[in-house]
Amino acid sequence: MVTSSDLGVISGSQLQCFKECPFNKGYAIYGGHCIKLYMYFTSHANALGVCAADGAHLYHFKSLTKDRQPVIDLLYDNGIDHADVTLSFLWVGATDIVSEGSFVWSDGSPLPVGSDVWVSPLEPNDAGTGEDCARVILPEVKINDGPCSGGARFVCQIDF
Ligand SMILES: [Ca+2]
Ligand SMILES: [Ca+2]
Repeated sequence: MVTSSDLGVISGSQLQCFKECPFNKGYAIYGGHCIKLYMYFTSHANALGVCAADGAHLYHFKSLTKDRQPVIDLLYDNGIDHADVTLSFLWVGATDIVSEGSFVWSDGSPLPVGSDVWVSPLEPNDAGTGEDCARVILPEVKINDGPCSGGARFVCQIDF
């Protein structure tokens, strides 16, 4: 049990450890991630703003083994069986807006071409007039690049 006297000796960055997942805002913990699915479809920029207002960022889908199942479970709990959905998208937090072809997550870490989170072997392909925003595609529940102005649902994540 943590008492107030324990908290008294903790300061600075250590306080991050006590940041909580705001269940009262609809966030919940899946696979150790504090995340929320927003069900409406909007642009990548609008999704970024909504997450930021929550003190969150768009989801970091960095690992197929650690970060894919939480999305599947989150969708399921919101009434969506990913396997029954064709060509629907969820914005996640990586773009190649700064340097075409070099996707980076919003924390600055790279999302390399060839990572197994991408739909293989087709993505990212910067199709049409350009695709600079990463999104989860259903039913695959993997990443592809899409036009940032397009509509997608989105997943926000709070680091805690
Ligand atoms: Ca691109
Ligand atoms: Ca693409």
